[in-house]
Parts: sequence; structure tokens; C-alpha cells
Amino acid sequence: MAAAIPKKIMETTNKAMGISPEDAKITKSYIFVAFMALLIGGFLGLIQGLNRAGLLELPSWLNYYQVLTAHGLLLILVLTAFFTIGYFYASLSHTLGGLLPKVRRIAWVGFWLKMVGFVLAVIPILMNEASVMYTFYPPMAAHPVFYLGLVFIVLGVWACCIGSFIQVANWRKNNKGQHVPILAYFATGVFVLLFFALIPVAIEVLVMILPWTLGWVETINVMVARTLFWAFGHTLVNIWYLTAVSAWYVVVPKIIGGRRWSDLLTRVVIIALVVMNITGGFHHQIIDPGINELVKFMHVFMSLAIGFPSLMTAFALFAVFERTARRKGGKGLIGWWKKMPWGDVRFLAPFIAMVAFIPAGAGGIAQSTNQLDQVVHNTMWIVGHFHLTLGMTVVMTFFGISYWLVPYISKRVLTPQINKLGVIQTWIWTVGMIFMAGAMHWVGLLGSPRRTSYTTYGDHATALGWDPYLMCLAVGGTLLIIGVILQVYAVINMMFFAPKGETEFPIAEEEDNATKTPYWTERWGIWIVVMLIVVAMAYVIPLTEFIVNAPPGSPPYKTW
Ligand code: HEM
Ligand SMILES: [Cu+2]
Repeated sequence: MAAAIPKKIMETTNKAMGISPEDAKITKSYIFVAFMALLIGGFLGLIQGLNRAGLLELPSWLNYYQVLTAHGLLLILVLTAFFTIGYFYASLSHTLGGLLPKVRRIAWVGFWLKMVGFVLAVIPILMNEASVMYTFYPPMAAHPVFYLGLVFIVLGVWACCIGSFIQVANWRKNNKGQHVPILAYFATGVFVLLFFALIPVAIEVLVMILPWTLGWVETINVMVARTLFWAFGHTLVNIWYLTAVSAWYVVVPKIIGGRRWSDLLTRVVIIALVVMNITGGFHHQIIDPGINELVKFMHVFMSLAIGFPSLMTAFALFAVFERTARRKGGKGLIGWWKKMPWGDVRFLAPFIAMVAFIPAGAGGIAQSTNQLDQVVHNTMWIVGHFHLTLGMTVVMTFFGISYWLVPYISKRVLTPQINKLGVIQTWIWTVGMIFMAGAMHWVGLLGSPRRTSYTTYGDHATALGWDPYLMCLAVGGTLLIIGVILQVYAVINMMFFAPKGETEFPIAEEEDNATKTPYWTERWGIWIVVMLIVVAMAYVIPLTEFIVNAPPGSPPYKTW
């Protein structure tokens, strides 16, 4: 039937009628799981914060590293992966005329593979058999079921990548010579990165760690494992970033009543992030031995190169804000700021998220420097850094998205009350993060280590000097948990209880006089080849060195 209806008409109807119930259900399930992960993970974070400040002693059946492992996995893996996939599947559905039945099935297969994997990973954590934290660095070894769970999660995410490729390829076949709509283009970039980033970690888990924890091989090459992990982990960071950036470029301009920034430059930023990203992995291993300086230098250079598209983004977005505000009559050098919709959570949350990226990115540049990283490596500074980048810039953009995406998929509306709640939530989260991440940065500079349960090191003076900062951390954490509760309440309300109605999927138009985007931006085949060449340049030599000149491997250890 559907095939008989011309494609264009189908797309227009789809946009006019809103999302189909089948597509909505996919995104709803993904988003629901994401926010449940936030709720549980948030409470675990609070427990850690209170413990580190010496305010809470954990019961004998629960140890700090169990909590930390679950906190990391829930927030780094579950929250971000489920949100990203839910958001981009809704974007694909909206901009490409509804999901293909085949793609829907794949999205569900992916969903359940991830859920099964997650349950498998959680059981050993609960049994204190997997307190290896989300990085699961060998030679620490968890129960094999933990890694089996990770394999299922990887398969589930791969399924979603493939689903998105099928959807986009189908659209391109039916719309020869046209540009993929911008949000679907972002989705392509994100799923391409995810697809390739998962290969190294899948090899690490399947080929190296599982046989080792099952006792089939005796030792493991620790350096190879760590390197494969960060080839994935670092890419994951840029996947979150690209997801947040998609909303900044495409959605936020619409919400403030403006137009999009140059379509060509937006696509160039996406290509740049995809091509250059995987190659920065060693900035997480600056202190690791056995990597020669030249290779470390190359990775640091590539990491800083990623700063370039970020600066382009900052410039583009502030230009959009100013242009829009001036059109609305905003005057003077800074007077136009008054014209921004500060009372609209759909703008406020992503705006503060962007501003937070300025100190967050600056800290990142500092710690990519060999000498400076010696000071902050493995201290609470790092924890402060990623609560600013991920917990603030990325997650707060996700919060901002939820205030239109959830009503959109639930065929409900954002009420003024929930909007107000959202604005309050945004400020609570902001203040909480300033306290918590600020304290973490500072106490890290004073030497307080990360991933360490409460201790005063025998009342050593240095350790006692950390106390006021750790107290500040606990205050911030308490504010944040209030923020978590408000945010989850808002999502549940918008999903199940808000008044029925149509909510728009906000996508800004290009400027009227926009220049035409050249077609080379659509040549994904070329960009992927370039990406693989850059990845090879970064990893072939060091991995060969690690393997050919391998140190003695390590047996598994249970350190907890
Ligand atoms: C209620 C809000 C939150 C609180 C109170 C909180 C608190 C903490 C604390 C105290 C640590 C442990 C520091 C250590 O001993 O090394 C930590 C670690 C971490 N947090 Fe949070 N956090 C919160 C929200 C988040 C969010 C929203 C994310 C990401 C989306 C996140 C991601 C992480 C990660 C990845 C770690 C590192 C785990 C590890 O080192 O293995 N947190 N958090
Ligand atoms: Cu990184």
C-alpha cells in the first residue's frame, strides 16, 4: 500500500499528522529507560558524594566501588546511549517520512539486546563480582557474565546503527541527488561513529577479556586492552557532543524564532568531527608507559584539532542568537540579549549547556597537555571535568530536548507549569553543578584522588585540608539530586499525564539567501575512508609495538 503513495505526499502527511504511534513507541521506550537510569544513577552519585565528604558510611553489604561502577555504567552508557538513539530515531522518523517497518523491527531488537545485556552486567555488580568501574581496565577482572552483558549491549547498539543506515539509504534511493535533511545527516554522523567506535571495544571484550576471565588463556596484554577501550571511550565522548550539537544547530534557532546557520558549514563540522575524532584516544593515556612521545603528540594534536569545529560551533551559534534578537528589535552591543526567551526551558537549558562548555572545554585543553596532566591525572579534577562536559553540557542539552521531544512523541503539550518547573530545574542543576564540579576541580588540584572511598590517610594534614571542598561537593550533589527528581517528574508528566495535543518537532529553516550546499558533503563513502586512514595512522604503529614488543601479560586480579 504505502509504496503506491508517492514519497513526497507520504512525507508531508507524516509531518502534518505528527509521528506514527509505532515510531513514537520506540522513542518513548528509549527515553523512558534513559531517565530511569538518570534517577537510579543520580541516587548512587549522591551516595558517593556523601561518602566522600565523610557524611555517610556505607553498609557492609554495599561498597563504594560497586556504587561507582553502577553510577558510571548507568549514566555513561545507559542514559546517553538510550537518549541518543531515542532522539535520533524520532528525528529519522520525522524528517525521512516515517521509519520503515524493517527499521522499526531492528530498533526493537536493538532495544531488547541492550536490556538483556544490561541485566547481565548488573547482576554481577550487585553480587560484588564486578567492581571494575565502567572502564573495566585489565588486570582487574570481573565475573565473565559482566562482559557477556557488555557484548549484548554492543550488539544492541550495532543493530540500531544498521537500522539507521537502512533508513537513510532508502531515503537516498528515493530522493536521488538531494541532500539528506540536516537532522538525519547528524544522525548518520553519529551512527557512523558509533558503528566504528564499537569495533575496538568489541575486540577487547570478545577476543581478549572473555577468554582470559574464562580461564582459556592465562594472561592479557594490558596496554592493548586499554588502548582498544579508549579508541571507543574517546569516540563515545564525541558522539554525545555531536548529539548535543545537533540540537544547538537545528532546534534551538527554531525555538528562538530564528534561522539555521549555514547548512554547508554545519555539515563540514559534522564531517570534521567524524573524520578526526577516533584518533584522539591516547589523551586518556598520556601518563601510560610504553607509548612513544611522537605517537602521544599526534593524539594530542588530533584532540586539539577537534577544538576547531567546536570553535566554529560557538561562533555560529552566537551569530544566530544575535541575528535573531536584532531582527526582533534588540539594540546595542549587548542590549539584544534582552530579546532572548529566557523563560523558555527549551532555550534556557541548552543555552546554559553551551555556556558551560567554555570552562569545560578549557579544562579539557589543559589536561590534554602532557605537563599539566601530570598534576591532575587520576585526581578529582578529572571527575569535575566530565561532570561539566557530560553532566552539564551534554545532559542539560538532553534535558532541554526532553521538553519538546517527550510531548511530541506522547501527543501531549508542554504546559506553562511544566515549563516553569523546567526553568527552576535548570537553575538548580546549574548551581548544583557549579558547586560540585567546582569543588571537584579544586580539590583535585590539591591532590585528592578520584575513585577512592572516604579516607583521611591516618588524619594526614593534606588529606584533612580537602574536607571543606568535599563538603562543598556534597552540597552540590544534594542540589543535583533535587534536580534529578524534578527532571524525571517532568518527563513522566509529559509522557503520561500532560494535556493531549499536538507538539511541533522544531527544525529551523535556512536563511532565505542561503547558498546551495555542494553535493560532496553527501559522499559518506569518502569520509569513512578518510576516517579509517586517519585511524590507521594513529593506531597501527602503537598497537604493533605493543604486540610485537609485548611485556609479560597479566593474570586476572580481583582487587576488591
Ligand atoms: C546527582 C547527580 C550526581 C552526583 C551527586 C554525582 C557524583 C559523583 C561522584 C561523587 C563521583 C565519584 C568520584 C570518585 O570517587 O572518583 C562520580 C563519578 C562519576 N559520575 Fe557522577 N554524579 C552525578 C551525576 C552524574 C551524571 C549526570 C553523569 C553523566 C551523565 C555522571 C557521570 C559520572 C561518571 C562517568 C563517574 C566516574 C565513574 C568512575 O570513575 O568510574 N554523574 N559522580
Ligand atoms: Cu577523549
